[in-house]
Amino acid sequence: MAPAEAVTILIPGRLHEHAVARVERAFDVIRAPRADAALLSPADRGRIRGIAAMAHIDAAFIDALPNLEIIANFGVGYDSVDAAHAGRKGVVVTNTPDVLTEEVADTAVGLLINAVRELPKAEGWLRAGKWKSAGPYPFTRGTLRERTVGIFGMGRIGLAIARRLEAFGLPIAYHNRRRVEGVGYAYHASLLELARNVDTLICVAPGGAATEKAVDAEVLAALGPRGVFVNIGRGSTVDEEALAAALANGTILAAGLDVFADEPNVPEALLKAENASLLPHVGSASQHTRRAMADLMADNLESWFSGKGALTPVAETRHLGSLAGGTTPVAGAL
Ligand code: 8YV
Repeated sequence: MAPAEAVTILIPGRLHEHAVARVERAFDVIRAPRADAALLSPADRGRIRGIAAMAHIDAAFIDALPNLEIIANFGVGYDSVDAAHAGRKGVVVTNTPDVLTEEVADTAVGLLINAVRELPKAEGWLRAGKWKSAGPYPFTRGTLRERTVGIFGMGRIGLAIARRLEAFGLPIAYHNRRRVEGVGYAYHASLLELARNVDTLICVAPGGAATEKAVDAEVLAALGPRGVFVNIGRGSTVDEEALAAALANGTILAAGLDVFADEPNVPEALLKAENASLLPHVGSASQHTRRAMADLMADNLESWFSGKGALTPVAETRHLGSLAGGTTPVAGAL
């Protein structure tokens, strides 16, 4: 795109360096440590027409920018942005779907296998010299064999995980805000009902008020003592205290967690849980996929300011105009 010097984009906080380079190439850029109106002069607040961010953007900040047209979010999950408020104010919000689907699904399957087969612990055993000194790593209590998998959030990523696990020979069921058209897996109308019918629960649900602590003590108990819980969506979806208790007292067998409620702060009780496999939110974090996300974020801004509409607007702001041909996400799923 030809440089549109007149358009000013705000980048609050840290952002992928390729995304920054692309945005700087096409627009005037203002950087700020975070999305806080007090950090911007009145003149700058008036100039800003777009935001490129992986930061918390609340209603007050949107209201403080009178000429804001678009918030391009780095990530498929956009619970950090008040998209409903943006939609009401005529500000389009975009995210980065599709380009990270397969990567995140790969990570989810890896995390599940780590949780049941204890592969990180087995590697630790080898590296610590215990294979030589103490013998083979103990047989794992967990296995993928004879499991039934429930997926909470049957969107693009949920479907990609389901397809992989189907190939592993595992039956799949799901819960989603609504039954998903064209998906043949068994549907359960509530998360609790899903948990009662499976022993392996994979959470791919978005964050936000609707899913806050949805995976609670009752859901975990319903999975039973063979239960395995994997979270690749958002930490806010889980009652972490209840999860740590369920892991400690054998209510469930194991967990695999890539996301936490207050990142990068992981609760001490989860750090201590020997039967939890923990990752530092790396679901999409390959160089390949993060670059694709950066490109899609920049493409959204360029498309919008060329008058062609947003490429991947989120549901709450789709009425503000998008390019024909954009994918239609499943409500309530990533
Ligand atoms: C990113 C994610 O790590 O896309 C998402 O929703 O959680 C991840 O892919 C995150 O958005 C940026 O840090």
